[in-house]
Amino acid sequence: MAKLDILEFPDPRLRLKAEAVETFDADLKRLADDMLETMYAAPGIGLAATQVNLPKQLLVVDVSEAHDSPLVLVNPELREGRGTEVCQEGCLSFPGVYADVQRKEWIRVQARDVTGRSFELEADGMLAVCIQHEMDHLVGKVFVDYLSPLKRSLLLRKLDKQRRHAG
Ligand code: GNR
Ligand code: NI
Repeated sequence: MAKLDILEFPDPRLRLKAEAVETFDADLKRLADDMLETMYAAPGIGLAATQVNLPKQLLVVDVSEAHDSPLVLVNPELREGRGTEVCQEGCLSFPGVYADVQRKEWIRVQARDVTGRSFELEADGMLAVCIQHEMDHLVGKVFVDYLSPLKRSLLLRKLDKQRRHAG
């Protein structure tokens, strides 16, 4: 296993639209494992391949406290969504800043696992929020895109300031 480097805003590679995965081989399995290791180490509850400079339709999530419920979604597609919910979000590509984002409260997603087997997943709560956040990364979208221009510029200033203080 290996820890991968996470791209940070405003890296233009975060804006790439990920390609569908067509080959379900050992390399894909290794990439998913490396992404999980990277996510747990960060620490984070989700990670999209786009964030580690591999613009493929692959994401990992684990919203459990014990870090014992990893999920890998390949070529995920939103099939249904209901309701709305506002949650404070963060992103490993925007370290140290947080903002409220409105998402679907309940979703049904179809995806493949690392072996290529198709499955469906229904999610609500934090899992639904996180999957939607990761699926956005796969189309080059990030959580600050939902903010008003004023809120976004305040948040990006704060990000800059934190980086200066972090050295
Ligand atoms: O670790 C993460 N936490 C989080 C909190 C609220 C909503 C979404 C997330 S995802 C984020 C990890 C990340 O940046 N994934 O792309
Ligand atoms: Ni993110």
